Amino acid sequence: QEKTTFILVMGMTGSGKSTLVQHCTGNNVQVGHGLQSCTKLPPIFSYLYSFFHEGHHIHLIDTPGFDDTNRSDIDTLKTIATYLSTSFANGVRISGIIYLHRISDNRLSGTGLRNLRVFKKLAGSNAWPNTVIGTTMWKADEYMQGEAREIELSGDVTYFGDLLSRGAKLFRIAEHETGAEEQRHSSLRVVSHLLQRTRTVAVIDLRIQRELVVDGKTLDATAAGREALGNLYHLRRQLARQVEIARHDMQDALKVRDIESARQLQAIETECTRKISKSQKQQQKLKTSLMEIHDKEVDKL
Ligand SMILES: Nc1nc2c(ncn2[C@@H]2O[C@H](COP(=O)(O)OP(=O)(O)O)[C@@H](O)[C@H]2O)c(=O)[nH]1
Ligand SMILES: [Mg+2]
Repeated sequence: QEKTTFILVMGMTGSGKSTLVQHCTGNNVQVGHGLQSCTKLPPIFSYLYSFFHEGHHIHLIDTPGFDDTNRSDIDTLKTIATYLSTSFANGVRISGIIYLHRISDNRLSGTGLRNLRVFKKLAGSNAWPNTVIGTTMWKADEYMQGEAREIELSGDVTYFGDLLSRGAKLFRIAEHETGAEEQRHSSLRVVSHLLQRTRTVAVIDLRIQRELVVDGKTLDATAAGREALGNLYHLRRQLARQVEIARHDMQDALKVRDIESARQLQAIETECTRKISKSQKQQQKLKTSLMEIHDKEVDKL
C-alpha cells in the first residue's frame, strides 16, 4: 500500500526549483533560462510533478518564486495562497517543504530577504520540522565563500537560524558539474529525509492554510499577507513624503515665478501620486481575490 505525499518546493525565481523537480521525477519539466522564470500563470494543477520513491507516490508542487520578472510580489503571493487554500479545502495535505536558496548569491538582502520573510510567515513554525533548506549553485571555485555564507545564514535568526533551531534541516544540492547522477542523488536525499520526518509528523497545516480556510481571514489579514503589505506601506510612505516635498517646493517656485521648476515639480507630484494609487490597487487585490476564493469554497460545501 503506497502513501500519497505532497511536498511543496519554494524559493526565489532562479533558485533551482524546476531543476530539482526534474531530477526527482526524471520528467521533462521546463527549466528557466537564467533568471527569467518559466513558471507562468497556471491552470491550478499544472504545478504538480509526480514520481515514486521509497513506497510513496510523491507529488512535488513547484511554485512561482518572487523576483519574477513578469509578476509583482503581491500577485505571486496571491497565486500561491490561492493554490494552497483551494487544495487544503479539498483535502490535500502537505507533508514537507523544500526551500531552495542560491549559495552563490552574495548577500541575502532585498528581494531574497523579502521572499524568505513571506515564506516563514506563510508556512508557520509548525512546519519547520518537516522543512529542508536546500542550497544550490555551489560553484567549485567559490566553495570557501559558499561555506562561509552557509555558516552566516545558518547562525542568524533573520535568515535560516530560526528555522534550523526548530527542526528544519540544511542540505546541499549538487552542482551541474558533478553530473546528472549525483544531482539526482542529492535531490532524492532531500526527499528521503522528508519522508523520514513524516513518520513523526505525517502532515503539516501551513499557517496560511489555517488562516484562510479555518479562520476565514482575507489574504491581507494573514501573516504572510501583512508581511507583503508591509513592503507596500513602506513604499507608499516614501512616495507620500516625496509628494509633500514636491508641493512645498512648487509653491516656493511659484512665489518667484520660476514656472519651469514648478512644472517639473508638478510632474514629480503626478508620478508619485500615480504610484501611490497603483500600490493601493495592489492592496485591494489581496482583499477581493480572497473573497472570491471563499465564495467558491462555500459553493462546494
Ligand atoms: N550552475 C548551476 N546552475 C543551476 C543549478 N540549478 C539550476 N541551475 C540553472 O539555473 C537556472 C534556473 O533554474 P530553475 O530550476 O529554472 O530555477 P527556478 O526558477 O527556481 O525553477 C537554470 O538555467 C538552471 O539550469 C545548479 O545547481 N548549478
Ligand atoms: Mg521554475
